[in-house]
Amino acid sequence: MTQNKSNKTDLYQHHDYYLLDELLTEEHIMAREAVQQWVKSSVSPIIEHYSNLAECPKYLFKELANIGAFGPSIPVEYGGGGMDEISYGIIMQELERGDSGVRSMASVQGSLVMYPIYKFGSEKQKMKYLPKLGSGEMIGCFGLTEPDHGSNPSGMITNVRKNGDHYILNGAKMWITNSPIADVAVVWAKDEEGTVLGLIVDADSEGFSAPEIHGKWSLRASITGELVFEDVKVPLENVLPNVRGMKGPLSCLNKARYGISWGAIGAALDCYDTALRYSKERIQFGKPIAGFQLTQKKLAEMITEITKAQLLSWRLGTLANVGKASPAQISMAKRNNVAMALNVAREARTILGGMGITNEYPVMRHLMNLETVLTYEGTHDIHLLITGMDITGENAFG
Ligand code: TGC
Ligand code: FAD
Repeated sequence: MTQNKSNKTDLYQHHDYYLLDELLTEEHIMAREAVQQWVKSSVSPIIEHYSNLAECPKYLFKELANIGAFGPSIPVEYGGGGMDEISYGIIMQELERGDSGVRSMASVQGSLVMYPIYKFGSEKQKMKYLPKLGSGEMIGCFGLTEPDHGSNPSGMITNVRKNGDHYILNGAKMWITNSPIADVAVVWAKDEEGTVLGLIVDADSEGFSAPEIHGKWSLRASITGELVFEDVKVPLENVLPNVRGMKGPLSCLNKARYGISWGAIGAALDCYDTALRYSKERIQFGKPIAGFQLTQKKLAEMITEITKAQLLSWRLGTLANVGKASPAQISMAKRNNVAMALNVAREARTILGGMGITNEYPVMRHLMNLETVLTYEGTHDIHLLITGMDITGENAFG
């Protein structure tokens, strides 16, 4: 499809109310500026068009690879960017400033497909898949959720049974980002003993299909589908050898949820930036609406909440850099920052009045996207229960 570019200039300016740049290195700031520039030139001009059509700008995969968005903190020799966790977070922030769906393309490829192969794969698997995934030559997806097992993936019924030199895979996964366009899927399934295994499944395998899910009002520029396995033969050598059990998929989620905590800040910053500029230009009752106390309350609360979220993710990044970010700390940041971004988007929408519901401005698109971000990678409520369990020692899930 032809790229339909808008003539509107993206006027976004970064907001750093607490001088957090002083806590960043030159590498972090360079990463932010490079990705911000790319988003301005390659995402902002096309994203409303693709969101309107509910179509994925698939050609961006190669460009995302070129800017180092896939696995920024995975070592270079394994197809990643060799950067630290803060650079990874900042890259996710800038991508989601453009669109949550574009950040999703990078999160899935880097944190949910490359990361498990890097972390749990054999050297042969790493060499076969990681360079192609890192360069965008191959697209990957991550299959954990099932039609009847979303928040409770341990209940999964997708299964494998051994048959000579291969496994036979049966079952179905639901809500899988990128599945209809993926070349390869990292799939989590139970073996005959009920142990969860990770498998690398090639999309051209017989019995593999990935129908698209239509009708989403959210994350419209990201493609989502099912994964259906009907007696799919998976060679034994495609099983990830270095992990067994639910800690496999759940540790990939740690990586992705951490990135989302930063990504949500990006969406919030874009909404705040848009509302601030609009409020200075929009005249009602003879003066800019920025001059009304009620507008100022909204803007002041937005930048306060954004700043708190920036501090949370920055601190989490410093912990992640030394391997000390706990899953529960990651849950707290994902939950807080996504809810914060959703509230900021809602308030920004009101500041824009009627214009707020149109695609003249990015706010309504962010608002709709964030409804997905609140749900995927563990819902808002599930993350609260993870914090609850961590602080009380009591499991309130089941
Ligand atoms: P539980 O019995 O607590 O634990 C089972 C085993 O896993 C270990 N574990 C973890 N390991 C690493 N990281 C974590 N975050 C971990 N959480 C638990 C645990 O230590 C235990 O290990 P072991 O050795 O003792 O066996 O597990 P549970 O089944 O009771 O689950 C708990 C719960 C509810 C927190 C978990 O199931 C959960 O997080 N549910 C939410 C599901 C979810 O987040 N799904 C996301 C699907 S992927 C997605 O949405 C991608 S969207 C991407 C995009 O487009 O950007
Ligand atoms: P449910 O688990 O049915 O939850 C419904 C409601 O019940 C929620 O409010 C939930 O918080 C609440 N609830 C559930 N259990 C409890 C409890 N114990 N206590 C209190 N409340 C509870 N998955 C993948 O594997 N790979 C992907 O790439 C992927 N991409 C996605 C892309 C999109 C656009 C979307 C929407 C989802 C994606 N997901 C993906 C799935 C996502 O992770 C799940 O939607 C999510 O984990 C929630 O599962 P569910 O939708 O089945 O909701």
